[in-house]
Amino acid sequence: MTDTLELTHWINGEKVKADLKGESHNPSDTRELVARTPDGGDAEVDAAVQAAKAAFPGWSDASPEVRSDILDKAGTLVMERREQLGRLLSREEGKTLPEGIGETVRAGRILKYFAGEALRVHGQNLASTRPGVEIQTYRQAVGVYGLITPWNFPIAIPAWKMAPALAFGNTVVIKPAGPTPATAEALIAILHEAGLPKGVVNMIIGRGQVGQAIVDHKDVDAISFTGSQGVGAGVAAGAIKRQARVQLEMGGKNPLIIMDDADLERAVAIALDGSFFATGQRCTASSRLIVQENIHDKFVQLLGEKVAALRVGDALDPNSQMGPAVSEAQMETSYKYIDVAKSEGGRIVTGGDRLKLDKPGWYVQPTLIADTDAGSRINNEEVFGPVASTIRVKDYEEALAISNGVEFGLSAGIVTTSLKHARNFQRQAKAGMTMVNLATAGVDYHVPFGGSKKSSYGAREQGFAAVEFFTQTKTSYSAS
Ligand code: UN1
Repeated sequence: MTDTLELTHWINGEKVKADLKGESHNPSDTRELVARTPDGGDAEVDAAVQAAKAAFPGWSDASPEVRSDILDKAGTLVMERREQLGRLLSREEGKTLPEGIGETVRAGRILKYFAGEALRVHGQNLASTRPGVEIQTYRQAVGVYGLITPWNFPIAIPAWKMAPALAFGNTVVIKPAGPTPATAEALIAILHEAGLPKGVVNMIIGRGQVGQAIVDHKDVDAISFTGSQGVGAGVAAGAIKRQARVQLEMGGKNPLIIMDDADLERAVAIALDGSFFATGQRCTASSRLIVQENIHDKFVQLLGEKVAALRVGDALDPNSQMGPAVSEAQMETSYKYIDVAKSEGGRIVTGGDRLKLDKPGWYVQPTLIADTDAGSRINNEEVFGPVASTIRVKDYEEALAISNGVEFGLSAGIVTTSLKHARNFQRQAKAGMTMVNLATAGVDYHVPFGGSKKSSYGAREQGFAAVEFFTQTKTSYSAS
């Protein structure tokens, strides 16, 4: 057992105590209370927004070197403390310790990447159509950013939204996800330790009302949200009503096509990673395995064996290959969809039963379901758990049509040795990201991230694309 943390909001550079009304439990052993949490509301959000607004002129006018140095130092601190932060993350979220440490390093790298980007903001000189007139474009900070982040990447996603906001001179009010506030708070504390001026980043812990208050606040100039499609649609509507900028990253129902010509072992390893690691709780997870008929039976059998052999257990146990679901609700969603798939005629290859270990936790048996129809619910609705279904297809054309035939379009993969099919898939897949001979999940941090259709809305996140959402362009004309 480890000590229970008592969390606070962060407003104007201060830790602001409030009644501890909420609890965050360890999903690997629910007897362990990781943190007691405050439950913010409109008043706390308003105080945070006012602090962010007051900090904006000084922060946006500061030399980019000031912003760069703070992000770089924060990145160093995050990486130096990878073991401790990764352990907290795994206790709170349930991903295995190597996954928790890996995510922590990724957050550190993101902070350092944007430390560099702070110095690379550039504009253009353009010829005017009018003689004697010159035109320049500049990129400028926007103002206060409201950031609403999910529990499945409790340090990397706060970092990937905060780092570009800060690099380009904006200030922030962040609401971390309900199940994982302690990890987010640790990152906010590190940013302040690295020298962040007061009010530049503010954090309010709480439930949906905090998110709603951020979306509705007239002084929040822009909102970046990652979470479920249902909530995201409401965030967009609220933001658009008052003309705030908005960017959404939501669900996926990501296909992985396995062609007859694929290397079997490799295809199985890619599917295992994409569908089951991080307990399948990634919006980029491969949940639909679309398999060509000649490799189908061998693929399903071998993947079934590998899935059955996965060691599910306490996230901190070095033997565990997969941790629990984050919460009871998430666990129940997986079991609900397993039942849905069975009622639709799916065949359970492995898993499907309730998993009871020697401690109380939200464990889900990794489950592979074969012989499912492309049009069924299991192949159209996001599960967000360690559940994958297979669909048998005749040829590439059928695979591509099924791959594109859902409402989501985040990441799409193909395992093949055919250059023709790989190249065609890269162009024809209706998704923001395509993967050839790679899992649909597990992306680099320095390149654009985002999807099409119901998966995303607004400008891309991450890498060199982030400057689009986190700055605005000014066009200046001058005549001498
Ligand atoms: C990854 O697959 O490496 O919430 C990142 C999510 C995504 C991030 C996935 N926004 O799962």
